Amino acid sequence: MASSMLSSTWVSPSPSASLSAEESLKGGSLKLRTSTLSFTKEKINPFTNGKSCGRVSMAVAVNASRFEGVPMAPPDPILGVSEAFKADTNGLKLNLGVGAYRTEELQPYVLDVVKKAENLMLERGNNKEYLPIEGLAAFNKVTAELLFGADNPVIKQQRVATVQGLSGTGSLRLAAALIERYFPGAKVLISSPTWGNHKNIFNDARVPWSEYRYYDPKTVGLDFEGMIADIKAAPEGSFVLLHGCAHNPTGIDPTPEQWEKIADVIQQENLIPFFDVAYQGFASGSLDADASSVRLFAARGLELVVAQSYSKNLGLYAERIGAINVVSSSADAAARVKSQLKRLARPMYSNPPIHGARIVANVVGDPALFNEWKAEMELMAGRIKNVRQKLYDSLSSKDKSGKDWSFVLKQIGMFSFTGLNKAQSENMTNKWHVYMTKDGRISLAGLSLAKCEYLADAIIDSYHNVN
Ligand code: PLA
Repeated sequence: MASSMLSSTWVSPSPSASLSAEESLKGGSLKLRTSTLSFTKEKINPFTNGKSCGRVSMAVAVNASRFEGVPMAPPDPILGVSEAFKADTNGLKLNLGVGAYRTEELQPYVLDVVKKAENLMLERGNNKEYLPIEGLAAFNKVTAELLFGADNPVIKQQRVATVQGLSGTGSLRLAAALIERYFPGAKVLISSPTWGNHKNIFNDARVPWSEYRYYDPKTVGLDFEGMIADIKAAPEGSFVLLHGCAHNPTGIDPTPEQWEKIADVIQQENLIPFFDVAYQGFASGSLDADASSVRLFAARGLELVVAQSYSKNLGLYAERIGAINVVSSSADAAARVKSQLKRLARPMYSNPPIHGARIVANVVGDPALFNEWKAEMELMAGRIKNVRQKLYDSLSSKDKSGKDWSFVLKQIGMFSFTGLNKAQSENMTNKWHVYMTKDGRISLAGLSLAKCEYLADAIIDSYHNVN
């Protein structure tokens, strides 16, 4: 915090002090010369914490920052949990906040295929020149193929505009900027609930959004009727944000039949599907099966937008690698869309980072490494399924109240949406040192078999003993 000493020859300015006041920053302190300032005794003075003091004869220490009007932001509801976890010194602590995969020993995991790809990159002596604005060509090619399938007509007909993005978040943000610029006033429909950052992304991009019903707390399942009714009621030309698989935070996905009906409504109502695919491979363990929702929409000839992330499925969290894909009805439209995505990216971050793009291009582009990745993916997804089962078993055997915990098994992906409310979630953290988001979501990717019983005790206590 910058502070300033105002000596007898200096007075503090009133808010009406003109910006031409001579100001000098000396040794970290801000000084303002009296002669150029209009000084009003009654006015609140921002440089003296509201205390107007007239011509001062004594040195007064005050805060003097140009950023006085910048309020403290609250911690991020998800990433802030990791910060709180780090500060806790209790040995029992457990971080089930952020969706980051851990080993059974609760250690971060770098995939073997990633290490192999990185070794290849070192051997080749790849340089660090700037990438083009749209990213690494080899990455853009394989990422679209991984999503749609290499033989998909949308790829063959060059109807996909793919631009490498700053992982899922940056790709969503780029798409939001495209919507803001070329679909002014168009609304994005998001599920209730959804990943918290979706709202931030559209707010900051100045894209209006509203929610469609998704989660039904009574059934701890999908409110399919409500979802369809809300999508139907959306203004024509709205975008409908859908989680491609492993819905975050609920872990509840539509069935294949329900996806067909969702596509029917979107098609009938002239809406634009916008997929967020952050967990391809993590729902079922299969990359192809987890892309089936997106492929179903593409097969209907619909135009659509798809954001991809390699944070979770390749464990490349900090490499910030992902992509935005816009499927248009013609190659010509796709080329124009791509040119505008580049135009939007250039002043935002100029061009994307190369390291993660090369890893993905090497892994997905090499049949041997690709197969190894699929095997590792199955291992990761399998470990999460095992802890899911063990957590359910522990809850069921320990809780004598007769409560049905089977929803834990029905949910898929990295998370379990426990149904714990804010106070109960806070009890999990304050009493049990289990760090989780306040919406009741726990990341099973951060849980070990060894910790399932402890977690079950914490959940049962919070559920039954806290309102
Ligand atoms: N979309 C969804 C649905 C997500 O859950 C996440 C990440 C992203 C996009 C973006 O991730 P990326 O930018 O790293 O590619 N959600 C995490 C992390 C795993 C986070 O909040 O940033 C989560 O814990 O919900």
